[in-house]
Amino acid sequence: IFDCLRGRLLPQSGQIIMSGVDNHIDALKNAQRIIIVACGTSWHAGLVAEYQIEELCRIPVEVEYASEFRYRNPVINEGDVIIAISQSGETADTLVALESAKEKGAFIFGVVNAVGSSIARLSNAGAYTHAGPEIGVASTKAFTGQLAVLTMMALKIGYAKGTISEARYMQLMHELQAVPEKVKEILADTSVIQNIAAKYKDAHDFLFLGRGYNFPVALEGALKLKEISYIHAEGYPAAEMKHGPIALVDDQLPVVFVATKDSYYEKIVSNVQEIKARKGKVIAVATAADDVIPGMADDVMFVPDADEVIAPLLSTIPLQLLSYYVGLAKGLDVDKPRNLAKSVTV
Ligand code: F1P
Repeated sequence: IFDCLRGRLLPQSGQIIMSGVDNHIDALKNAQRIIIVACGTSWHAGLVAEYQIEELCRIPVEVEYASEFRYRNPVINEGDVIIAISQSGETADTLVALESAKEKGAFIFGVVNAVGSSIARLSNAGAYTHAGPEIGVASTKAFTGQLAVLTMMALKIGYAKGTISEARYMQLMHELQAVPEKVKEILADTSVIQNIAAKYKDAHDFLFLGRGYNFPVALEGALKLKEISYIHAEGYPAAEMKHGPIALVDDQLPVVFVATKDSYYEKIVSNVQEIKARKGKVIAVATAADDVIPGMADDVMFVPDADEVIAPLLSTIPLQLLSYYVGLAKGLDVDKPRNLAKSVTV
């Protein structure tokens, strides 16, 4: 858990207390369906959780933009659990969406950073992310904190439900515990990312691509670049590229691949080839020991090896740093991006 903005590159120890999950494990593991409601960066954390919960707990998950959910008339059945994710705990869209879902009888589980905030108070149960206050407006360390809590939730629910073995549960918990050290490794030398930022800072558009667990990471990378650096960026599942965005690719377009070693790896290698064949500039987030992707990419940002369930906690960080350094290189105030509010309360 860390705060990459304004040069504060030190990992922070955030204590996460999961008693909210333990105390309500029956409601969570017996959920017929989980609906995740959030906005912005928090919505991207929800997408990672969708992959994790469906894989590890075999519970169907829907991830909803609160700003849409609040205005329609969603079907909420008994046995549905709503997970609300919010850094500020005050986002109006999320709050209003939850109020009406609660009236319809939904059980609300909050994954919130701000202690005692409106969303935390409205929730029936919850787990705080305890990432500390976000000093910048754009959510960075809160995202990492959300991923940590949501990963632990998926593991605990899956274990209680019997949909993952004890061995797999222990392996992933150990991997999760190793994350802070691996984050320190990434942060120990960010000069490569800084150089990449300097090289591409004048690009007008960026494409971010990923598959599986790294697809939401690609979305988040694009959002961070938009928020902090004011560069138009689109995130896509890499496999969707051929259904449209590939028309954008030329020798001016930087394409960021979140391409860590996972079960989608071979497929992402062919996606990189497709971009290279069209002369796009490939910037890859790759696993440290990988020797294929780095040979194909124009620029590489390495992250330590991790299980694919845990990988988003690491692969996000170079993308946050890339946005940060592009913003700095352009002389922007990375803490206070124009037009953005710390919490969107209207
Ligand atoms: C949601 C959010 C943030 C974004 C910006 C505007 O906030 O979209 O993800 O970075 O600050 O609000 P929250 O509900 O997670 O506080």
